[in-house]
Amino acid sequence: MNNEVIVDGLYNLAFAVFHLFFLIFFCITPVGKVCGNSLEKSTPAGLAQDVIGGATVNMASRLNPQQDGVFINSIGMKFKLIPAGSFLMGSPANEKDRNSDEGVHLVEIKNPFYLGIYEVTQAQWRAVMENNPSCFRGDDRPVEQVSWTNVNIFIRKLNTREVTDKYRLPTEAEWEYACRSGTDGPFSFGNCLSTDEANYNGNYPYPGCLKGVYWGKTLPVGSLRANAWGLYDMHGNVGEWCQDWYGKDYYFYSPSHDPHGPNTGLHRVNRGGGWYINAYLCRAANRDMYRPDYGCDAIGFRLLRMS
Ligand SMILES: [Ca+2]
Ligand SMILES: [Ca+2]
Repeated sequence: MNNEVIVDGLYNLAFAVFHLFFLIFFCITPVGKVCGNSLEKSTPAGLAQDVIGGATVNMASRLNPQQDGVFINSIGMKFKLIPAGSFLMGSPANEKDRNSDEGVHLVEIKNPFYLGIYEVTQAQWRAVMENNPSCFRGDDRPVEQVSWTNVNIFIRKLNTREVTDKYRLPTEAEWEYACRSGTDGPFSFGNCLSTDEANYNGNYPYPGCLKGVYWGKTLPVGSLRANAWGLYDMHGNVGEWCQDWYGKDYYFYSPSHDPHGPNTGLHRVNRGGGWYINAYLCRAANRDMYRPDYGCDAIGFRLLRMS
């Protein structure tokens, strides 16, 4: 064993110990300042009563899946039909605090698809996986601490349960198309992102915008405002896994319609930013990426169902 290996081992050990203490302090201790187990018991605004509580399956079987372009599945997940169309993906060179991997380019989405109106909740995760890895407990809060790999186990199980193969994660392009919902600014709400519109660290608003609230935790899905296509929490709350491998230069060579990301990579794309970060990292064009086996209390997902 040479010195490099020993140093590497010590570094990993130190990191593991730090992470363990972090989890104990923030996630396990009942007095931990960010794990409000029962702080919000009320039904979040915008989340229909029929989707939460015990009646989800009955409601799903009563509703016409195509009604109003909304589909409700066997575990009460609500999906909105997103029309086919074209959009400018990425951010213009003059967008504040942008990154160089966001080169703007025209993308066509050829087929309509259903996208989750909300981030996947802990109740929905538990209904399929029979566990709940989340730090901030609450049936209607988004599930978090889920890796890309585990999310794909969830998807496989849900497909099996409903005898279909239509569920998957959105591609990065589908995600940004739905987030923008016909808009082309930094946020689907315009040039600023208020904390009435998204759950992020309101102490760090977008340049030139007003400070807001910092909740310091996830909020029940749908607590804040929907975008123009009726989707909640596309900005903030938890960052959302996309199907694609991350490619820093991908936008320079990606196909002009229905891009699916590079064929291989080290990291999977995660979009929209989480409850603890600055507004600029919640921009519609911002691209995050993590190893597929990584998870944390600000990472969750939203599902796509092919139409
Ligand atoms: Ca989100
Ligand atoms: Ca970025």
